Amino acid sequence: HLDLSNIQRDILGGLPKRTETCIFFKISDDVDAFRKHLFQLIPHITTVSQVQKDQNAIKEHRRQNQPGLFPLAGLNIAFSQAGLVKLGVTDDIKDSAFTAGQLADAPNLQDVPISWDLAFKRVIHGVILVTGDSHESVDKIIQHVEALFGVHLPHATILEVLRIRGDVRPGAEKGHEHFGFNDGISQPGVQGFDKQLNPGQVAVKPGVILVGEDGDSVTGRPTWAKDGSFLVFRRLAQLVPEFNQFLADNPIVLPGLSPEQGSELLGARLVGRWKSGAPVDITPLQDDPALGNDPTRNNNFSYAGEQDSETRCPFAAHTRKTNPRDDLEQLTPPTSVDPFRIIRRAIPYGPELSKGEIAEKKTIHDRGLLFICYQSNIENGFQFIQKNWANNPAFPPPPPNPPKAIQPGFDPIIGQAAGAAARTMSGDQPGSQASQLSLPIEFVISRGGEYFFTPSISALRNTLAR
Ligand code: N7H
Repeated sequence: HLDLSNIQRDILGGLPKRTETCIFFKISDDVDAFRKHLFQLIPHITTVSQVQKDQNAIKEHRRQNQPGLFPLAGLNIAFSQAGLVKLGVTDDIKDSAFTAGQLADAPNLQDVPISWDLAFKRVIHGVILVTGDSHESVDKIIQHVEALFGVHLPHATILEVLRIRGDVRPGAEKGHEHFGFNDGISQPGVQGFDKQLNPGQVAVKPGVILVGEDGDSVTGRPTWAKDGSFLVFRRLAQLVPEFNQFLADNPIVLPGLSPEQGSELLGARLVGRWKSGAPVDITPLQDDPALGNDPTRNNNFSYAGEQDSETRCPFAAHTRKTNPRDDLEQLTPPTSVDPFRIIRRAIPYGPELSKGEIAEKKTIHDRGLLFICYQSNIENGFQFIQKNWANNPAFPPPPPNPPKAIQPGFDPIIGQAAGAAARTMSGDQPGSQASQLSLPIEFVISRGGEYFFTPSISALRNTLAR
């Protein structure tokens, strides 16, 4: 039994995100005054129990044929290790990545230090996430939050370090990230929360996402940390014209495919899904938008033991690298992917491509993904996926029977080699998992981020704001 009114909503259910503003802040030296303000903020924080209330309100809005979107908004708060220390909370929360902070972890992740925003090289104590149906809804909440913390007054108890806004893309691109792919399809269900699962969706124990719940493998954590979750934030810039140009220059050549279709096919093999969301594993040679948009079918697949496996999803495809599903069950001993699952809550940032960028085939304006994910253990979650899987050319190990001498190579979307070596992946050509593709540049560039902890409401009330 999970106490949904004690858990911040972005973790389970998700905040309503047409638009999201992330305010990264430092706590002023008047920590007692900050604690008082934080205490006053608590009733405004959105919890998971709001999910059901919003769903009912939306139904009612539709039933009454009201025009426009039902106005929705949300507010969550999370703290870095430096933030906890500033608040005088020095218990060991037992996650070494969190404790060291993301800047210290950057070499493990193979980030390029000069690509990091200066703001993420400074001390950040926490982040406030404000989301909603429109900029107006979000700005109203931000004004309220600013007033509460005395921002713009001499006694302000938070000092803003950086503010970034993300927006769902317009029109038909809604739900698609900037490379054009439908995103946010495959999420783990959480036992005790998700009552209905889509076919192919696996429910993990709540402790994979929530600290202190059944399935959290770390023992001896402070009791106040229960029902919190680690929030990984990454600002990931995407070189969209350069990515498009790479696809245009390397179309897959097959009888009956136009060059454009050959480029679409290559893109699908890099990601593991077509732009519509249709999985390459189910439809390897052509997109199927009806399948891509059908939640009862678009996640219903697994990789191992498939027929004509040479043509189906490349081992290095982004979705297979970051969630190899049953691939690990072929290993000796068989391994479950469950402890390594994360809940993703990303939103795109930056403008649509300008005419100049399309003409010049070059990025001029910064755009990408505000990547946010939740897990009870960063070393098993984000850090493991980025370091041991996406950046590791030997992962996933190809099936042992019959043995194949295939090195999957890098995740072509997010795999990093500190910008140094040219990356390769295998399996770009349908029909040959051994085919090799060189990736001339990294199309996704980390501009930095931080590791945070999103505490429960009771932890805020009884420990952090005390
Ligand atoms: Fe990824 N993309 O557009 O190419 N991602 N991702 N991701 N990602 C997924 O199933 C993308 C990033 C995962 O269960 C889809 O929701 C981009 C990081 C995981 O089958 C697409 C960026 C990490 C999954 C993208 C980016 C992950 C996943 C398919 C950066 C973790 C689920 C849609 C700019 C370290 C896999 C979907 C599964 C899916 C894209 C970042 C992880 C289209 C552009 C940093 C676990």
